Amino acid sequence: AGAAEGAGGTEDAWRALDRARRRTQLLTDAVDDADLTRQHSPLMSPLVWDLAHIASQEEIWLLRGVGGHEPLRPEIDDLYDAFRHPRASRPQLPLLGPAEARTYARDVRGRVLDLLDQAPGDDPLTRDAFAFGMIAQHEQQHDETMLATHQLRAGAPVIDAPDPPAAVDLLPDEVVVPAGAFTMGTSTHPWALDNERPAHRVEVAAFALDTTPVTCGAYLRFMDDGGYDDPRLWTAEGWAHREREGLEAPGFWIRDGRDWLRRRFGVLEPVPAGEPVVHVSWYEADAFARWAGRRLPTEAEWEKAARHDPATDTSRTYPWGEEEPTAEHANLGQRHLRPAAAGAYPAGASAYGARQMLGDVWEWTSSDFAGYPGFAAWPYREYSEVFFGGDYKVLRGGSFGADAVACRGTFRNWDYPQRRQIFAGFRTARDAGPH
Ligand code: AVJ
Ligand code: FE
Repeated sequence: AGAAEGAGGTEDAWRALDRARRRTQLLTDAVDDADLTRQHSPLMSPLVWDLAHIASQEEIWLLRGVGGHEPLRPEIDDLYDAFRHPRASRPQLPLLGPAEARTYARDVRGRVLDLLDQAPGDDPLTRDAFAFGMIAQHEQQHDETMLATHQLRAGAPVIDAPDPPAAVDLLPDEVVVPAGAFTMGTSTHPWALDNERPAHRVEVAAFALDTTPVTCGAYLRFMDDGGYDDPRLWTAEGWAHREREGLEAPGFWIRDGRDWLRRRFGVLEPVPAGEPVVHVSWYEADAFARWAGRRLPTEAEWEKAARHDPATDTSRTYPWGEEEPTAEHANLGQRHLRPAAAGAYPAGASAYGARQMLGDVWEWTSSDFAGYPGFAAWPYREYSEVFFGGDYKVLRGGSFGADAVACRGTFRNWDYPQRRQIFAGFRTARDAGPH
């Protein structure tokens, strides 16, 4: 490979694609063929659909789009178009079987690596570099979705990982962010997706934010205090949802006499009081915040607390600065199969002292998913734009199941407010008044 090195260049693309594929293999080789083709929940695709969809998108955007190749298997395009077939209906499609899907994915990847290799040495790949980064991020996002499918499957554990580091420090409950403008979004990150662009100044009033995500212990106090029984704590829509679904605890929690257990990738264990709560909907996060006399942070507040450096009035790529995430900074990349205790990762603190802004759990914000001023859909409307309009809430930060390639201070995720199979928790905020 002779093409440009450095951020977003050929070398980065090769590494990111390789890491994504090893993870895809781990997630799809961990189960047998029957398990791969089964639908574990109507909320999710069979794992074998994700596998071939990953390859299909890679063929469309890299082989056809960048390389100008003829379609390898034009007849399967429709099967793996996420907009054509909702998740619940995918098992009924004439999908590629496990062996065929693996062969197709391997074939596409081989040709993609040839394409990367042929990039001329003096071409920094600027026009096409984004497409390689986008595809690596796409595969990792589906890997996180497949990890959520693993969490939903019944039966004995098939994946395992060591526990994350313990919390080491006693921290103040909240950090205070003084009033002032900061730069939100990015116009320069080579692999930033359309919805993260462009960089723009946003005025933010003074606020205080929880130093860490809300823990299971704090959430248990909300439950014990009747949080699930008091409609005044919920929005009308949230209360209707909680009644319809009979919600009384986070997803995967199981009552055990007076205590609670949780099921995590096939293991039943006591709920860990010091760990960020995960598998809660936006409605539950919003009700908890109201119970605590607080509110969810806006997306702009979240990003300012995570990225803004008041000493230089610049916005960092990561909470700690520009250094690529390592195991010292954040719980990312499925290195662990659970969030780390609240207060872990001192090296990952933001300029304002907030901890675990990246990794551990996705964090619900109060904001609806919308385009920034100057938004331009790229490279296709279906990536982000069709989701604007108020049906989706923004999540920030990335979970233990998100890879670093699809996680940075500007990265935006979104989902319906009732969703809880994703690895989502939250932290709370309050107005702090002028300083
Ligand atoms: C950004 C996680 C909401 O999974 O629907 C995957 C990412 N886009 N394939 C999703 C995505 C196209 C997307 N989320
Ligand atoms: Fe996709």
